Amino acid sequence: MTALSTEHATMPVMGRLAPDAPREELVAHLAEAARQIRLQDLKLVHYASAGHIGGDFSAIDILATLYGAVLNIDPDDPEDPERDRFILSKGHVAGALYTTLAAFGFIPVEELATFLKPLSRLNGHPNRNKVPGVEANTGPLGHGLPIAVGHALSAQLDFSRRRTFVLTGDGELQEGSNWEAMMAAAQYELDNLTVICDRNRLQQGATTKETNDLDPLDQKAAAFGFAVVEVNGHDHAQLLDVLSSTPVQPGKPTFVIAHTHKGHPISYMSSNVAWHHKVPSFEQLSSALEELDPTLATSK
Ligand SMILES: Cc1ncc(C[n+]2csc(CCOP(=O)(O)OP(=O)(O)O)c2C)c(N)n1
Ligand SMILES: [Mg+2]
Repeated sequence: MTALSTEHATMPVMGRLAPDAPREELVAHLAEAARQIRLQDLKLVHYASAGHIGGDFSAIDILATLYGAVLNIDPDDPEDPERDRFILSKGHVAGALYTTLAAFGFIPVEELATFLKPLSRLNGHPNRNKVPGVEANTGPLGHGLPIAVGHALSAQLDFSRRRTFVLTGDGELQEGSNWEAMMAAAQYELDNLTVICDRNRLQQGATTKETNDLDPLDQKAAAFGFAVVEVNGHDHAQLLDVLSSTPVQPGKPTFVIAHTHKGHPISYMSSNVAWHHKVPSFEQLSSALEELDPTLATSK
């Protein structure tokens, strides 16, 4: 293994393609961005000796698609009042969010090496007062979706076209606050709101099924007044098509069930409950980096 392959904070800034770029180019760009974010995020968690790599990896394709193509945002003007809002409700995957923000120019890539260090602004849960591009302080599960409903209602009252997207965990949906907020979203006909559920079927230490079964999630979300769509949450083309064409039904908020695997696509992590917040050893880091970048294997 070369020293370079495991060196921290070496991700290139990916940037965004022009919105009118051919769809195939856009999808390929998102796939490469997600791959780079995963390579970097592995090192983030390894060197910090903490983090939530399993949930990071189930969410990264969704984050890359939102920041790389869907959200109307500008890293040079992160406080533009008319920007779209993205709220990471499953705030424990802050590492994936910071890495995505760095990939798209909101924070310096080198700063990722400070993750969880004393005085760093890259804390274990995201803080909107510290980090450009972070829209809400999350971490305690069940808060992001209610905050997102407030943002969407405020846009509606302003007659603004800005949209709000929120990413929840599936275990997180066991929190009752989400369902209260969803009832309000339907009541106010917030079709500027898109809830994305990272449906990896695992929570901390157990499956959602054996803890507090969510199924039939599609029917529950529909009964709460949402237009429901299901996608493969690792397929950038599907994510791009759905997330860039909301609302799917005028007058209704959208609920996207994104079917994912925790730890995807690393062979020893994927859908393995042990990898909620386990830290990869140096050997595990090296083998995961190789899986994501086969050229590293030949440079040994
Ligand atoms: C209110 C609250 N209870 C418990 C926790 C501890 N916790 C952090 S992540 C997690 C599991 C979340 O599972 P899920 O929402 O499915 O996330 P993912 O599988 O995407 O990591 C728990 C219980 C928390 N952050 N907040
Ligand atoms: Mg989960």
